[in-house]
Amino acid sequence: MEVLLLSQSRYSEWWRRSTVYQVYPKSFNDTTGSGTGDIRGLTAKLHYLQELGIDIVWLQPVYVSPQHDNGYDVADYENINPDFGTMEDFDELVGELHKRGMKLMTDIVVNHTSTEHEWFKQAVSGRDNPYRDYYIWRDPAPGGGLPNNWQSKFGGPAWQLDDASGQYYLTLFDKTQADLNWENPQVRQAVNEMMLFWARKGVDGFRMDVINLISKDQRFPDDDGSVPPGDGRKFYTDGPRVHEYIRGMYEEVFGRYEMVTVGEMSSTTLEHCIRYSNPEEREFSMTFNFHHLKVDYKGGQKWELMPYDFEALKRLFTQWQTGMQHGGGWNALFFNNHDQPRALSRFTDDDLYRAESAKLLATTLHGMQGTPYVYQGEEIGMPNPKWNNIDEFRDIESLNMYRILQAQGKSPETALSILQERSRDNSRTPMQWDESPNAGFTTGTPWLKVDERYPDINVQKELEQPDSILHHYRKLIALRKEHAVFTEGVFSRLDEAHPEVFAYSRTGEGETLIVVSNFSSKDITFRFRDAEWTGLNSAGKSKLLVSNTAADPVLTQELQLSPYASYMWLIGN
Ligand code: TEU
Repeated sequence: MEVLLLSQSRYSEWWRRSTVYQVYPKSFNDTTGSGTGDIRGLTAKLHYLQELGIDIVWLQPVYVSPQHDNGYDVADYENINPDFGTMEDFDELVGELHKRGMKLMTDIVVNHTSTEHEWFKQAVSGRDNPYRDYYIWRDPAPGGGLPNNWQSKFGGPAWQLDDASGQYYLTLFDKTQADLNWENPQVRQAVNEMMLFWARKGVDGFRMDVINLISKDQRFPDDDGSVPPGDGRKFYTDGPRVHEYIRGMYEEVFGRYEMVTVGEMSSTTLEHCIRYSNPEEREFSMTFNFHHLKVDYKGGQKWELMPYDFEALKRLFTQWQTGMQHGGGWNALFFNNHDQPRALSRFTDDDLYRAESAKLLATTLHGMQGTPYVYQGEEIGMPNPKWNNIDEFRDIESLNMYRILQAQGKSPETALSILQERSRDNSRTPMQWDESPNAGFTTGTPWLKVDERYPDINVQKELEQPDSILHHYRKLIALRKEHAVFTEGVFSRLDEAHPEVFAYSRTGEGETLIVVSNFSSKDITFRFRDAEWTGLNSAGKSKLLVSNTAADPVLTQELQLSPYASYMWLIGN
């Protein structure tokens, strides 16, 4: 009895049944003709998100910013960048969302600020300035030069010299993004006050940018490649005081306002994510991890191409599904975001089988345990655009890497072909609303090119077709609210290393979900193992919930799967 009560309360929070929609405001909808999307553009499309069944909108940074990293370089946390509109526009957005019973999650970027932030301007003005200690300063190494060998995530050293003082400041991302010194209690307090400002405005939750990087090992040791183990983990990843800092934010802000929070965890571990997202730890509601999105990184290197490792993809999902459930953690489920090339182009066929592929990815992901995130354009099957030359790119990381790859001896053509696969701009092209010029995104000149396939791939078309990708998403989002098994069911892998199929079950109380997806362009046969089939068979009658083919098959031990076929059945009484 006690166990039952526990397991019920464990899943009682509303956001475990919710679906989040991620909005990249710069590329969503432009109402002024500036070529850049704005807050009012989002407000104007809320009916669209409501009809899709979205519960929470995650709005990416709209704060005052020089936009070197598209808003992840914040110069003023409590004001809106004029390109995106005004504070009145923001308040209106909150009001309109709440009227519709929807929630707003905003982006909090506090590992670093822009070097144009007032705190930083004060900090560089002199060693005695009270804001000096808001940032991380180090003297040059004993023989001169960089304090250690840490590298920026966007390429090049992670330290910038301040000529006036002769000291270096730390920048784990762009050189205009200076890392905050979380050891300083005043920084922690200033961040909490800023978050309280937004909470009081009615914001319902936060997405916390690279939040597991905020606690640096104060010895600032060189990366020697050995400690800590694993790809990309460094002396600032899941650092010594990170849980203490997050708990502090929970106590002062998240807990007080019952907020829904998601932490973006760079190169993290399962153990840490359990701690970050188990309610008993009082930290976050859920976490993003990226292990499944590195299965095509050769030697763990983002800029080294290789075909993706399907078995690794399945293994990682299985580990995180099983591990988070055991540990009482909660996954944010996602295949796409603004930092990733489109999963449709990356893992499936975005051309011949585009619709099947988009639906397959959706079904495969939405059947899992966690809170699903839909990134703008994913729901209409937007693929990576075709890039013709370097001038079309805008992303600071892509432009840096184009130079660095050539400095490493790659030809301009090879560098471009790598960006084609890996650039963050792949997912940042404007949202495709209809077949009017610029896909209905703007009447001006878009800040980043619109994919030329927009006359075929747009929201209007998807709304008109009953069997569209968009309608497939609607169905999945609605099902999650109807059946407790989506939230509670225990995950088991069913495909036993099948080279083309990802199959799993979710076993709940009186209901079992089965998902079978053919990740290949071949016609194949898939057979459940006898023992598993007997178990499934005895669980009750099966009903097809979701299909991406015209076939609508019944669940049998042996299944014929056409290219990119994907099915979801519900077994119950
Ligand atoms: O991204 C964190 C992060 O580490 C990435 O996904 C990053 O884009 C990738 O490692 C580069 O290879 C977050 C934001 O989502 C991203 O847009 C920002 O640029 C970054 O933090 C800095 O704030």
